[in-house]
Amino acid sequence: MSRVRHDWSFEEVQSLFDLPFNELLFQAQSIHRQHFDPNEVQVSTLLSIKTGACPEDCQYCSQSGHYNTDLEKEKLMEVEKVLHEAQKAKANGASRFCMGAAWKHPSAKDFPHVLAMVKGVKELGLETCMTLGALSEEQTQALAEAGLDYYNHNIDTSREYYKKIISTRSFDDRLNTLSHVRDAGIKVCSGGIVGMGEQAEDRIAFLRELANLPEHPDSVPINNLVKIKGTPLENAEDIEPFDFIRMVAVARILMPYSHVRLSAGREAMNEQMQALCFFAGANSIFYGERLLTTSNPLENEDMALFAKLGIRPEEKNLEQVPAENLFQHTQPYYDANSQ
Ligand code: SAM
Ligand code: DTB
Ligand code: SF4
Repeated sequence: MSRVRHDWSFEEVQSLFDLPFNELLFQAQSIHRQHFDPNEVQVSTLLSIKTGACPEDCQYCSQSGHYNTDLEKEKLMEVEKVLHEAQKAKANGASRFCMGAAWKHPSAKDFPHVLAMVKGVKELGLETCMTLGALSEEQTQALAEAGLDYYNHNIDTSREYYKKIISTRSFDDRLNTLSHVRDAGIKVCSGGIVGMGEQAEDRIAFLRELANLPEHPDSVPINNLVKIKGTPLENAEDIEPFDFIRMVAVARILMPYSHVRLSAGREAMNEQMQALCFFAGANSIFYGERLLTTSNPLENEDMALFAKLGIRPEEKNLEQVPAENLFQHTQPYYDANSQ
């Protein structure tokens, strides 16, 4: 089993990115098999419970009130409607229901409704995830008591590049909320976005920052920028597809026990690219025809892809992976360097 490390140097992470592609993918897949069934992918469904008019100025986002993106704004959704959507997601095969709100932080007026949503969705037998912006310690505690399983709060990119993308909050604000979430015993979901014009160094620093957190996030979403008309990033240059796959592989090697999620941007990827991401260690997706405000591959397309690849939706976290799934005849990088 891989030793969990929190002391990765920039150069070590860079040297993983610099490996020949096949070598990198082989190492990532070998580590992946030690901790997960390689033929299972966790499936989450997203719902925007409060859409648009966000006071933050994240340059990638359709929901920021700072840009004109033609998005229809909506108030907080009624609890009953959220539960109805969660029921549909469950019937379609999702195991986790992620609710997102376009807030800087939740208000005192809205917060009781949010707690009711967590309790209701849990009672349906789904795992719950929320992403509501910054949280105080008290709010985090209340969410934990309501039974929230996961909190999504992305660091998005490197500390350096963050300042160029968002001016209304700091990287340290993000880390603070993440520490409240960890301290309250809620599982952390944290990742970011590529394809925002960042340099290779920013991608290295971003993954290094996640891997060197006091605990690795349970889920690490890697989003490929969905370019939104009207935002400053609407014409950002695409990331080279092989570099995206390298991101997934390096995330898998650095955080061997985390679910690495192939998140936004799958519509722009063909089946072969997604298959390579799964081989590189991605083992979670957003499933359902909508992300928050943009579209996602249709459910039947994803099920067809799973069938072609022999992938099953994950039903539970596997403690023990059958021995026949392990490569036993090689000595990959992590053995030599981290044990
Ligand atoms: N407002 C909350 C926050 O920012 O934490 C929660 C919702 S926000 C939409 C959740 C995450 O979605 C962002 O942190 C970002 O990483 C990702 N995201 C937003 N817009 C995106 C886009 N156009 N393409 C890819 N990922 C995006
Ligand atoms: C995450 O990392 N990606 C999801 C989820 N966390 C909340 C959001 C993706 C949003 C994509 C753009 C949109 O649909 O608005
Ligand atoms: Fe608001 Fe979140 Fe969008 Fe930033 S990413 S503008 S905080 S909804």
